[in-house]
Amino acid sequence: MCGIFAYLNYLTPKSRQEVLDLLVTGLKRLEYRGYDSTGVAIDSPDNENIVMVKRTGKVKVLEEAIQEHFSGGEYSKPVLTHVGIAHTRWATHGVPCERNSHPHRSDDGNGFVVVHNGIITNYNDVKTFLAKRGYEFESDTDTEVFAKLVHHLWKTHPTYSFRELVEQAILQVEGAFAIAVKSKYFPGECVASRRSSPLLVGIKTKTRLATDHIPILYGKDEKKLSPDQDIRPHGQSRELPVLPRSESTSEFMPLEEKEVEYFFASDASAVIEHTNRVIYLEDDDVAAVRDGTLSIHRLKKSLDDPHAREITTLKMEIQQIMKGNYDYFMQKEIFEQPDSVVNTMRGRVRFDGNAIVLGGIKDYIPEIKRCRRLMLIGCGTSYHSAVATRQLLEELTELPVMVELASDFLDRNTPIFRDDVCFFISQSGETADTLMALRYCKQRGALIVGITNTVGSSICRESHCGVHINAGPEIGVASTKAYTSQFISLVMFALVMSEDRLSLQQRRLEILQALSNLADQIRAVLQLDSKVQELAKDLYQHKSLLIMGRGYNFATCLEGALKVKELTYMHSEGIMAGELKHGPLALVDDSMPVLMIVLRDPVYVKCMNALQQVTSRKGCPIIICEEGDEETKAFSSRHLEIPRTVDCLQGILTVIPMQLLSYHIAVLRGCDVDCPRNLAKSVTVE
Ligand code: UD2
Ligand code: GLU
Ligand code: MG
Repeated sequence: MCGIFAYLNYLTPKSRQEVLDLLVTGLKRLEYRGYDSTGVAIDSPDNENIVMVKRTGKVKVLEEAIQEHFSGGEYSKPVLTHVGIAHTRWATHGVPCERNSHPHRSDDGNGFVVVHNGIITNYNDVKTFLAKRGYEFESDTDTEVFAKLVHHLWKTHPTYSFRELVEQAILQVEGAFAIAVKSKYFPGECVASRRSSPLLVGIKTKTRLATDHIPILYGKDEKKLSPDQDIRPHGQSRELPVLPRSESTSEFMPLEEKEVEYFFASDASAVIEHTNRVIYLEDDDVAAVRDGTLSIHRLKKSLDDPHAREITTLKMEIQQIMKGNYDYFMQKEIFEQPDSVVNTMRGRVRFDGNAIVLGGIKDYIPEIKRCRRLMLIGCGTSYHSAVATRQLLEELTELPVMVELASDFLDRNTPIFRDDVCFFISQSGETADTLMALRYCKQRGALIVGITNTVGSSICRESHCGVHINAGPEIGVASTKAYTSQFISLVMFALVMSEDRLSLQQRRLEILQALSNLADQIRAVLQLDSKVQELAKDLYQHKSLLIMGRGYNFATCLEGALKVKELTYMHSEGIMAGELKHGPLALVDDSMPVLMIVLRDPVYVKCMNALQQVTSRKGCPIIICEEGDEETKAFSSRHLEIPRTVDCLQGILTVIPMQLLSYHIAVLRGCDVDCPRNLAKSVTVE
């Protein structure tokens, strides 16, 4: 999920010191993506080995270590051809520490070293397979299995090229990744690939390239190995296929001149200062450089594949590149949600077998089932994720569920008992109020469960168990993708708790089914963007916005109003529609902007009731309703239609228009979307 940077200089003399400088600068350009530790690997001065430097913390710390240990002497002598790889890590598997930092190696001799972004979900199976063959593991990461797997393949298939080895390894792993691999057995070569995580190749030559296209190569037919080499999990008997050698004729070669430099990076911001010629790799592309020649292979041929990857010329400013095609990080993160929700479920939900495993709390489930109540504690957006899932938790766990704001919970000296289970929800895992509430409950003997996005954070360390939401780093101060991932984590927990309740099986299946469609439905909701932008134009000069809903969508009202407040500095209120006539209705007239969520769920009739109360006061609400719901749409000329899903997941689809709306209003009002005034990303003070 974080940053990869690799640099290969072919017939372009550079000292190791210069290479290290380049690597460190590359990492600095990726810093904005968020990370917790760093590392680099280069050839040792005698060319016999690979040296690695890793540090926890900032790139600056790594830079200082490099300056101290790897400058002058041999390190200042030029090398004609060299490969260096570097990494910023956002831990998902194993706490942030030097041992878990990348690059990871295949063996004591550093035969193969790997940097990886993402999650290898079947890493336990691969680990078992390799452990049986004598491999010992030195980190807690998923990544390490990849280095060792390549090594194992190298031992068993001595005639394979470097690219073929990496291809074979990729065929064995599941999950999401971008990787770059370096080997002492294949000096001057680098192989990189991606699936679901971004990766690009930058090309720098002295003269213009002979072609703008890198042809794509395919393996011909798949031979098979004996079944005992099948290391795929869960008895899916897929055998280890062997790809044939490539026809090297169609590989890319800068014709006029042989000297060339290549950069592999997670995004263009890291390469733009060196070259503006890049190829964005697609999923399952394997890019390999050998003898200064870049080739791109496809693992599988599909009909709609183009015949070549085009070299694109980057024109954007660095600031622009970091955000991709987006203007702000928040916008980028909103649009990342189809992927981040899948990452939250990755390796946990098996849609084929309808099974859910939350590895982080699995062992505590019997204890949790015996508790007397669940308490969900958080602040701001994290608190809203608890409000959003409370009803489902009550339904599927059949336990009393209390939802608390951390600060208020402490103010009240809330009684806590040994048989309470307390959830602490925080994106950063450092939120001071939440952390203090955690310590309060821990002291009183409750079981402490963390729901965090940050491995190694204080809440993660101080909790007994928990779930990492794996949404990836969130840079915009206003939380978006962390909210939907917290939401899904709590839904997964509810599903785990109801696994053996016969009477709830139908309900569980319905929810699992809906979870499997969620990413596509989020994509569909994101298509509303331009429509939401038009609505924002109607709203941005107003003083206030009331957001009304109830049931499963009340949390969206609170979260929507919070987004509007923090981003646009406009007043906004999330109103429980059932409370209208107890006060808020007095605010409604023909000029007050109102947004109402009215979906076809058990509270539909009550919501329609509220809608009528508003329209009969001449209010002209914007309605969020279900696709094709003509009856509801008839109540207003302005509506946003969202796809139908199961009631308890509606909140994920309804919050996205609210995120987009607050974003567009903020832009129209000229506010700093990524850094709202007076606010900080992680509130580490009380
Ligand atoms: C875990 C491991 C992963 C791999 C996988 C195997 C990590 C970060 N994840 O992913 O390496 O072994 O299992 O299936 O190592 N935790 C807390 N508080 C929190 C969040 C998590 O104590 O707020 C603990 C949790 O109890 C577990 C560990 O941290 O012991 C990892 O949690 P996870 O959610 O990443 O667990 P899982 O199984 O998805
Ligand atoms: N899953 C890997 C780890 O925890 C890579 C994380 C990343 O993308 O930085 O080490
Ligand atoms: Mg813990």
